[in-house]
Amino acid sequence: MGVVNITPDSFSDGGRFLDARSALAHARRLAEEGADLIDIGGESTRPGAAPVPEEEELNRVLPVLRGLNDLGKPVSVDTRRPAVMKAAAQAGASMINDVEALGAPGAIEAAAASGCAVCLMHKKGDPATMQQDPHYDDVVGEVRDFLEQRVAACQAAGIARDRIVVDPGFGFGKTAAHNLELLRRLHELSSLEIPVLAGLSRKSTLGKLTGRPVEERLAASLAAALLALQGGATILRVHDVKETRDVIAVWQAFRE
Ligand code: HH2
Repeated sequence: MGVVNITPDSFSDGGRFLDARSALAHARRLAEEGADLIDIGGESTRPGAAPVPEEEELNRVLPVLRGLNDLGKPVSVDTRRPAVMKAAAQAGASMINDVEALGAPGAIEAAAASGCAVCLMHKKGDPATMQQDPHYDDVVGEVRDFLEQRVAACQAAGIARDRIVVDPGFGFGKTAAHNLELLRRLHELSSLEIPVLAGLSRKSTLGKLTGRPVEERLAASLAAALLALQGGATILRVHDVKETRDVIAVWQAFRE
């Protein structure tokens, strides 16, 4: 899954693809580099990010989505808002990627009606405050239980199990130690019997481990991608598609 953030303030590519033309060009480049799925987002969810008005989010996302209708690859939309989910589905989105796991009022219903696949992500707290001393007794157990409940809620709302992907939400209300614990025990999520998506690309935990700024975290991101593959992730949400493809090629050859 190649990431295109149509925002001024995303932590790693904020401002680079804010106009539709550059976002489209970047999405096409990622597809050419081997992304099977493009994830576009119009609102940053980085720690401390300010919420974006709904109208603004729609104005950022919809032109890019429509512009990708001929891409020949599925496009997911990273949003928490039911109105954006609905409009995105009408504009050709294949997946709704929600960092709130369809927790907003009306989100489950909007996703169910859309016919799209859904990615349910775990997050503890709101972006504004989630990194202020998050606490878990058992981070893996808590994440797993939460995802299991959200899968059940989705199924009860009519979203078929084979349309659901789960994500432990690296960096969302988690310290570096929590993220490492989740990565080390990622395979425990396989008991949910739902595909696992992992998003570690360029994240601040990698900065903490290496001492490197966001633009110098490619090697750390690739190491994390390999660890996520080893932990059973089958979708990697990444900014650097070409390089991650090489990691996957080595991983696949090794396994076969
Ligand atoms: N991470 C980010 C945003 N959306 N969605 C899923 N499913 N999993 C993730 O780990 C995830 C996500 C944060 O990364 P990014 O989009 O690069 O930054 P920002 O939120 O600042 O736009």
